[in-house]
Amino acid sequence: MRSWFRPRIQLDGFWKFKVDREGIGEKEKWFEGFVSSDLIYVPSSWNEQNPEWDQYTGIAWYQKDIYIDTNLRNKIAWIVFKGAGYRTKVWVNSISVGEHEGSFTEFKFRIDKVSYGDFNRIVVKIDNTPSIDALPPAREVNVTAFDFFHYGGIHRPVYLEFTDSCYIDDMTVYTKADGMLKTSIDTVCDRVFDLRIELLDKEMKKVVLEEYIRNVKPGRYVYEKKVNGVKPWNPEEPNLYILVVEIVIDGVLRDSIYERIGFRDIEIKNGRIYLNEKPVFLKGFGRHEDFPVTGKYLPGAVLIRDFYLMKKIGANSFRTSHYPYSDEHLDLADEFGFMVILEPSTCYSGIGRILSRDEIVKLFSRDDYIAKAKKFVEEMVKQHKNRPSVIMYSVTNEPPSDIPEVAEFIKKLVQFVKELDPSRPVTFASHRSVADLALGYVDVISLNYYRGWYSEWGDIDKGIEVMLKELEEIHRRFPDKPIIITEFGADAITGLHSDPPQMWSEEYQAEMLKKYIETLTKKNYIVGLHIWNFADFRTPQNPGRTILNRKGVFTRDRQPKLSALIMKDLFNKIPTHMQQ
Ligand code: BDP
Repeated sequence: MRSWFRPRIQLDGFWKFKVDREGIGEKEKWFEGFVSSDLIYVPSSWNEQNPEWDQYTGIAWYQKDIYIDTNLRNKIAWIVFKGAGYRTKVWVNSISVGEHEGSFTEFKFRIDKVSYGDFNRIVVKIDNTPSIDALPPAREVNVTAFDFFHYGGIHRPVYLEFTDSCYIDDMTVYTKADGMLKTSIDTVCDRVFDLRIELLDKEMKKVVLEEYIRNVKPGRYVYEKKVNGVKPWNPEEPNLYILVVEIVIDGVLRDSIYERIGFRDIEIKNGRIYLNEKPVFLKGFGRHEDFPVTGKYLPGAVLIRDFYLMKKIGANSFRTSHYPYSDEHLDLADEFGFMVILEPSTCYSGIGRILSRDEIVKLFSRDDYIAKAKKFVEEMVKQHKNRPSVIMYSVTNEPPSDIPEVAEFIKKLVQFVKELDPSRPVTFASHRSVADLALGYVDVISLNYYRGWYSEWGDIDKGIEVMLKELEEIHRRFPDKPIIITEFGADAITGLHSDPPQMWSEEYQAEMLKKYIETLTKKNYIVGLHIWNFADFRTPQNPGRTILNRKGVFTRDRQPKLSALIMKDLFNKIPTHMQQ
């Protein structure tokens, strides 16, 4: 939900900062205000802002004093974090206003004690101590169940928002390509009110629909309408509309929110993904939010470059590997017509390195652990459910799904997300191939393959041969389910060349991607190919990584490798629409 109407005070900028290595801050009441000469910039991870904080995981404190004018006195004040973590605890004027777990979803707290016409002290404690219970799990900064750097901090924007005592709390929008619009609007108010609903074209020039509903009771209100003449959202023409919902009492506007929506259908049938009744082929990438200095924050200019590069190379899709991306990131997907597989931070790559099989069974069977995973999924869905670009959910990446208890965990997550949102298909990214026990639970099978890289070293052809055998077997078992290869790729150090192509050279990466794509596009049951990865990204330190994971087709500063040139030809040749 967004609003032009609600007053907002942006809190981005420089904050006072203090690392709390001993974890004494709460005992010493740093939440009342702490002494420090360190500064930090928000939004951005703390790590690369000072080499001394680079490898630091643990507790750190942020502080900012902010003036709030008296003209906001009659409103409710909220503090909104678009993403911070891993654990965030917030105080305003020394009073605790709330806590949140998880780095990649939005959360907000109501502030009851505001000093109007005065400065208000905001203190934030962030704790990203690695933990097995965290999503994703880790033991230490370099011992993790995920192959991306364990950044910490307030890495997305923060602001104060002010609402009337009557306000819209949430809105869920379902659409169909034929103009069907169904929206449920959750409101908080102590009396009945009027609702104004308006649908505008993206430029806000044309009013497509206007409705005034009198005497609405607070709580949930469901509005349904067939809108004539709307243009559907699709990758070629990502038509967006603006749905505005307003609360009016005695002729006075009390709240106004909006969403950017698109009209589209998504359905899995005949072994295909149908978008607006036409089968589509997903070509694109697994990505990361990762950039020099800013860490887990991708500045707008970088995002814009990324989308133009993805367009240029012929991509039409990506997965939010391995956590929900920022609103700005997904706004561009809506706008540029990218089909997105949305994934939460339930990532388990290499969990076998940090937990024994028995420990895995215990962890995935724990009720509180399943409840936590569901909460993460729920926050992700709540934040992004109204986006036309999100065509599918992936509930996890590379879980040890050859273990029955883990397969059961996946089954529960799939059921849960379908209850939350029955309108979208569900998948998860598996690397267990024929040994996976959970493939039957999903609508679309997603497989990660690194044959010719992590196995069959230096022998791409052999790797592909083994992969194809496994793929045929999976297709035989699930002939109706479409298959996406959600990851495949090879590391290449930019500037390292080799004839013949040898591992780590630009030539080897280019050859591997080319051979995979040429082979896999011939298979009728394959409906998507996502290269791992769009750009090089930072990882924990280990002997298999040279500071970065080098599987990017672009470097970390977004310059092309040889493979980007090859991919441009290959991807552009694959049409977005498949044969039926
Ligand atoms: C897969 C993971 C991904 C890694 C990739 C790799 O899903 O996060 O970065 O392999 O090893 O296992 O490059």
